[in-house]
Amino acid sequence: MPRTAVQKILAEHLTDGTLTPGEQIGIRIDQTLTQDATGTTAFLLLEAMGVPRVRTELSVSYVDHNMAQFGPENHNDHLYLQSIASKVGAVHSRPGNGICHQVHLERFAAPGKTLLGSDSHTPTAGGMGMLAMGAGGLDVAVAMGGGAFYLTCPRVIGVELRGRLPDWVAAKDIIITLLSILTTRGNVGCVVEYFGEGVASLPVPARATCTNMGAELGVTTSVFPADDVTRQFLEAQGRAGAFAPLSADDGAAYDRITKRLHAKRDAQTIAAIRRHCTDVAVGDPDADGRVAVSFGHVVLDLAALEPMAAGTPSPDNVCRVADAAETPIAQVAIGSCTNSSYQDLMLVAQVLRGRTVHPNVELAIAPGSRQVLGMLASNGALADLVAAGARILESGCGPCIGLGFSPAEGEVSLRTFNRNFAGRSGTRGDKVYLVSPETAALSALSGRIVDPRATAAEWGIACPRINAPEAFAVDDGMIQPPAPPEQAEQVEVFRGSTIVKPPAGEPLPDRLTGEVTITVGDKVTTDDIMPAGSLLKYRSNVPEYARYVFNAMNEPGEPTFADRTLAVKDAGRAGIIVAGDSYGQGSSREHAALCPMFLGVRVVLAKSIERIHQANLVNFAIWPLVFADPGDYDDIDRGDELVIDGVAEAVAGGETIAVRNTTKDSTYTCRVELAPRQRQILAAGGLLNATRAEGSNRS
Ligand code: MIC
Ligand code: SF4
Repeated sequence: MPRTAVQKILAEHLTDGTLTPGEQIGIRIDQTLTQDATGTTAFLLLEAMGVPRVRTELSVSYVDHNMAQFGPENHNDHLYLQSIASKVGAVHSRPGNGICHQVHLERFAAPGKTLLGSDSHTPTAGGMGMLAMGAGGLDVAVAMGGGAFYLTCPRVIGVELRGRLPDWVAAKDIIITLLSILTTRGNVGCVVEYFGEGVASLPVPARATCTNMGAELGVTTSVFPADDVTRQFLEAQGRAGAFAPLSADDGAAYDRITKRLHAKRDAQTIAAIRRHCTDVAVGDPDADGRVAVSFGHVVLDLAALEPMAAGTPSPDNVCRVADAAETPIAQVAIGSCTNSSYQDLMLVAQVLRGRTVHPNVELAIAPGSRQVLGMLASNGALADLVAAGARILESGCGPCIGLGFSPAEGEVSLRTFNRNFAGRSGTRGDKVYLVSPETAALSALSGRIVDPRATAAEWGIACPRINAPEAFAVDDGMIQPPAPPEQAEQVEVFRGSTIVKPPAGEPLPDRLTGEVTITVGDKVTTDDIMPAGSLLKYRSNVPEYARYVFNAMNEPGEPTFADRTLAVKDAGRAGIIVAGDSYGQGSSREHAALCPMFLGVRVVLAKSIERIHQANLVNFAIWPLVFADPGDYDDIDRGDELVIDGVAEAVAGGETIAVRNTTKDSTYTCRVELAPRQRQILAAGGLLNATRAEGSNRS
């Protein structure tokens, strides 16, 4: 049977189950990555599991998120991470060395391998032909300890690329176009695989832009083939030995994909599917006006693509840049793990060379890595950027995670990032557009959103051709190898007082009586649940960070979500969150489960829950339940008492469970959508307890 590239990597790493889409499988993880904002917890959990040395081929601990260092918390975390990595056998990438995904692509990613990272944009390395997935820190800790990673065997969405991108149209426009077709909803349990003759025209960093922002589709990961372009990139990084070819076999079949969409509300999406997909079939509307839309695979004619933008509040809120043109802007930020490669920033430098940013615009540029920054510095491009008035930020996440450079009230900010959730920039009511570096650079000069094709022609700027460098300036001086095993015991781990041991989970009671302490709508993100920005510094202190769960939804002068939920816990009852569709979109931060668990949340009842967050809930012993009839959501209010009987049996093997609302005197049937291993984890009171129990059974 001809196989897709994804099937090949899965088959080679399979430890449990069979490769049947929808079934639970376990796979061996070759490499892991952690970053400081999730990594501190991940390493604390690794310690709690009693794992003395990592058992992967490679584990890298990066510091790139928490760099502001207001107070001792961040530096405490950095020193803890540096010392624990050395002790347990992980490589440490020091602050200043760059954003984890960019550095990993440059220095460690390898075709055909598996990578698990405690960051949702880990799929960036899919641009190198890797099966790279995001997960919670606890799952990554288990993988560091040599444990398999369990996932749903994915359906593979084929995306065929044809032709070449025109001038001023970029990889970012490919992925934003794909978001307009597949949206951020309904792609859980799928992987995107790119194929077709158009692939060869895209350099590795452009491929990585597509796979990076594939995270916004909600897919498990995205994968490109590994071809001569990949080989050349690895050679230029001095890593020719890491190359292995990867592609789908001729005649490999991609899965037929079915999405349930609303015939009217989703009319634009349905039109995009009709325009860009093969073998489209649209079913008859049901009573709610929903239709089943199915298709064979997506076809993108690169030559026909245009500059695109995605406006607050969602990466799938897509329009043509031409349609948003003329909107005045006050800020432009270029960087993040999506668009901060050498080629991206060289293009920006050439557009800005000899010109000055518009007087109404502040421009910030954060190079993705020390390698990128170093190369720009030595070839003079950095001087061009500085001369143009750009504010050069350090190589890290910075504004992408709301750490500085927040826009003024009411002003429009253009960013080359991947997320534009409301308030993520640090300003309430923000208006952020996600765009390509091309659109960002020309708009920064113009003071308004411009279609780079039209403006470049008006200004007589030729589209810069930035060839892939023959040799990158490789310098791994800020990447520290771990202590050799025989010296590991002597390594003293730095433990600051702001680093607090994460709490452990507990099994659910068989009769669960709880109170709904919040009801939230559709597409609630983990940024909504557990805000980052200036609160990031509390990541390694769960009791402190938990005070801010659902912070933006708290009313001034009223008890906070944390207060209400703790009061319910103190009364011996469970806290319950009721949510709409796609609950827990966005980041992998397990604090969005860990902190609610600390407050006493035991159940999340939603119309649907996103993959990484669903796994994090189970890992921290919170029961994710899904309404069998989404209409029941409307019946529940904050303060309602819910009672669930027969929890143990339902967790062990039940497909549905009755949830009684004693306040409203109604009963809802809810689906128990748990993979077999998740049932064991929940029954044990979370992954940490389950892993410890497995360890003691083995010994
Ligand atoms: C993000 O982009 O939201 C983050 C910050 O990188 C998160 C990780 C985190 O919350 O620490 C992610 O994408 O997983
Ligand atoms: Fe960092 Fe932003 Fe990338 Fe997350 S999306 S890893 S915050 S640069």
